[in-house]
Amino acid sequence: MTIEHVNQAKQIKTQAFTDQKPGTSGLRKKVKQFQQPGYLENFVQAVFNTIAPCAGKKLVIGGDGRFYNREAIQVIIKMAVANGFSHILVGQGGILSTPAASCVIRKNEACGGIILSASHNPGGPDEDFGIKFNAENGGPAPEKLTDAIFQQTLSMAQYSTVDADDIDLDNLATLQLAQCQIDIIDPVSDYADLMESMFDFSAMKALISTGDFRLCFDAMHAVNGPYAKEIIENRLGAPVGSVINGVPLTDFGGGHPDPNLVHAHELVDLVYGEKGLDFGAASDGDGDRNMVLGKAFYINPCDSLAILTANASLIPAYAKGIAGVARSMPTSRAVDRVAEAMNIPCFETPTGWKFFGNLLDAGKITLCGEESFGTGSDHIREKDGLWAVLFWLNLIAVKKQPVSEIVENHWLQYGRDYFTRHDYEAVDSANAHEMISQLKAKISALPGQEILGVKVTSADDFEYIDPVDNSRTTAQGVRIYLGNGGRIVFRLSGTGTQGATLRVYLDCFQQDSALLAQETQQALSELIQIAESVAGIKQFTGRTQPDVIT
Ligand code: VG1
Ligand code: CO
Repeated sequence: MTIEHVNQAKQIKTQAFTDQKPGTSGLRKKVKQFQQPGYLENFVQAVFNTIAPCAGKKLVIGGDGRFYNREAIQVIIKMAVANGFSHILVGQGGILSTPAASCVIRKNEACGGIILSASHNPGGPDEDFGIKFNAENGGPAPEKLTDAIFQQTLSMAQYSTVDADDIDLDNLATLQLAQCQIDIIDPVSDYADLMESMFDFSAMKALISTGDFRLCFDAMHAVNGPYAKEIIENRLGAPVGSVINGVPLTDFGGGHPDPNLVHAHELVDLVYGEKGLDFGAASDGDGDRNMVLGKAFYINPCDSLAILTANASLIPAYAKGIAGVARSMPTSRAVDRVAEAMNIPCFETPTGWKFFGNLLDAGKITLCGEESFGTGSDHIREKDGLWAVLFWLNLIAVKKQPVSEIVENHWLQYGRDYFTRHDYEAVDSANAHEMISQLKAKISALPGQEILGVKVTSADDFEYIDPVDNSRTTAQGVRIYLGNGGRIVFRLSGTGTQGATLRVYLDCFQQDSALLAQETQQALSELIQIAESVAGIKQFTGRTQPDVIT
């Protein structure tokens, strides 16, 4: 079908914005900011200018379905046509989970994709929106690309678009708009096929069909609903209704689509209740995060990465072994211990998935993860919520053990890295920055000092030199290592849209088999006090306790 009423590309004059620097994962702002004339358009034009020439290239577009997703996609399609793309793939309804977008970019050899999402941040007219560019490897643009995009935004004077009717996003079709072919594609099938090629679906089906293994997947009214229904209910045969909150809503039902014990409380009640389910899992707004629960049992994401690494050979996709692993710096060192035992390299990267891309592309790592409920592998270039859930289901099906037993046995073998993150959200930005700069000023004097009776062994401001392209990234968080096996990390969030969010990460290694079953906050209480004492969190944030503890 050909769309009528397409005029020649036209140039629209615009004013540059100074606040379009991408953060940890793309540009995230309030919807109202994105709705300012030219705001979205400027950023999109900056992306196209950076990757120019666009003529003849293929682009993937999709998002997590949040408020303003559809409007933004119409704008982006018309701009992409005006900028000369010859082929655009758009998820039906404007939907593509972040991992599915990465899969579609790679499978179709597109030059990249535009993903519309603010991930786990709430959605709605007064909430958050976001946009990011993923490159041809399917992964988030690396820093040199996001820096170049930001430079473009600073001098943006005009953008290109075409006059055309809106595209029907709801029906699978192939359309022609000027020189450009536009395919409205099934957002789920490529991704579901990829999952089926990696895991032992028949073993998982057998586990589920016994009826003794009861599970629930909470899509949190976010993008993974259709993916989870197709994979868990249709392909794996779980009873209909195993996926809850499975229809993506523009406001995620008014909640935070953030899979943690606080926000996924509906799921938590189902596994902790009297007749607790054997398995519960959830993912976030754009489907790249995961939380996995056993019967009355929570798996910390840092432990999850370590356990998946230790057991990778049991999964068809990794049966031949894994090349190496990586974790973001604040993630606990549990996976390091496994890597050492397996004699494979373990890399420590700054926070954000974009830093794993080079290592994955170079074949240096197979698995990677972050403490923030993100786990993934070289099958795509994004963290992948459902993949992690299927990995766990596959492990359970093969090991024939409940989640709690798998985790506890792991601790017995490797020791346990207690881990927690304390978030102080929307605090005064100047105060938060002042707190971090005072901490930085103390770094050189800290080693050797005792804080509340515990010796500081070393301290630094984390910097990373990428082993593949030698790019250097500085100021990634203040790390304090302690003589008792503990570590405290302070950093400011790069995804928030209001004030500053302070993240304090605390972890401590415990090898004594009698001390492996403590409550986490209790086990880390000494570290929590040391963090307060060294940084003055209460004084700078004006808060007596964190807003979110994970
Ligand atoms: C947070 C997490 C980080 C994650 C990023 C994007 O960033 O800490 O680990 O990669 O979100 O995840 P920050 O800068 O706010 O700490 V997602 O699922 O929001 O795309
Ligand atoms: Co996300």
